[in-house]
Amino acid sequence: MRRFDGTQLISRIAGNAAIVSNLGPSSDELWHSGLRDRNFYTYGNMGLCSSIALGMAMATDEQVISLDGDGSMLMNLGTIASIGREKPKNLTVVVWDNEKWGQTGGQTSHTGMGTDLEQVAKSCGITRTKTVTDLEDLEAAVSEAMKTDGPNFIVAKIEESGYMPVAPVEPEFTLYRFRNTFVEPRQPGS
Ligand SMILES: Cc1ncc(C[n+]2csc(CCOP(=O)(O)OP(=O)(O)O)c2C)c(N)n1
Ligand SMILES: [Mg+2]
Repeated sequence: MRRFDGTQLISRIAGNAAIVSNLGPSSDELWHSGLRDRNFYTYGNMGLCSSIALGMAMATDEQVISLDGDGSMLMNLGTIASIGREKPKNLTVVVWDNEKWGQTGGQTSHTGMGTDLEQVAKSCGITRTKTVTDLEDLEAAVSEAMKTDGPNFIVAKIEESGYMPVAPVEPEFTLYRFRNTFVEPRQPGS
C-alpha cells in the first residue's frame, strides 16, 4: 500500500477528527490529500507527532488521529508508554511504517530489523492494536477506531508514494486555522 493512498483514505473517513501529521512526506501527502481545517501539519519536530496528538486528545472530547512515522516513533518510544498510561478514548495512532527513515535517504530503521511497534504498544497497555498491509484492512481498522473507544494503535506497512512536492505549509497559519475550529465563533460586536 502506498502512503498517499492510505492518507487520502483516512482524510476521507476521518469526519471531523483532528489529524496531526509527522514531519516530511506524511505532512506533504496529507496536504496534497485535500485541505481540511483540522489538519495539523508538523515539520522539523521529529518524534513529537503522537505526543502532540496525545495532548490534543486529552484537551478535547473530539477524535484525534496521529499519522506518525516509524523512524520518528522509534526516536520517542516514550510517547507510546504515555499513551498507554493515559489511555485517551479519542486517540488513534497510525504509524506509517516503511521500515526506514525515508526522508533522509531511506536508511533501514529498527522496524526493518525486527522491532514490532504493535507489540511495543501492547506491552504499554494499549489493547486496541493492529498491523495492516493493505488499504482494505486500513479502512476497516480506522473506521472501527472512529466508532470505538481507544486508544487505538495501527501499524500500517507502506511503500513510498513516489514524487510528492513539498507542501507550502506555514506553521503560524496552520495553528491559527486549526485553533479556530475548536472555538465558538465570536458574535458580531462582542
Ligand atoms: C531531532 C531530529 N533528528 C533528525 C531529523 C532529520 N530527519 C527528518 S525526517 C527524518 C526521518 C523520519 O523518518 P520516519 O518518521 O520514518 O518518516 P519517513 O521519512 O520514513 O516518512 C529524519 C532523520 C530531524 N528532523 N529532527
Ligand atoms: Mg519511515
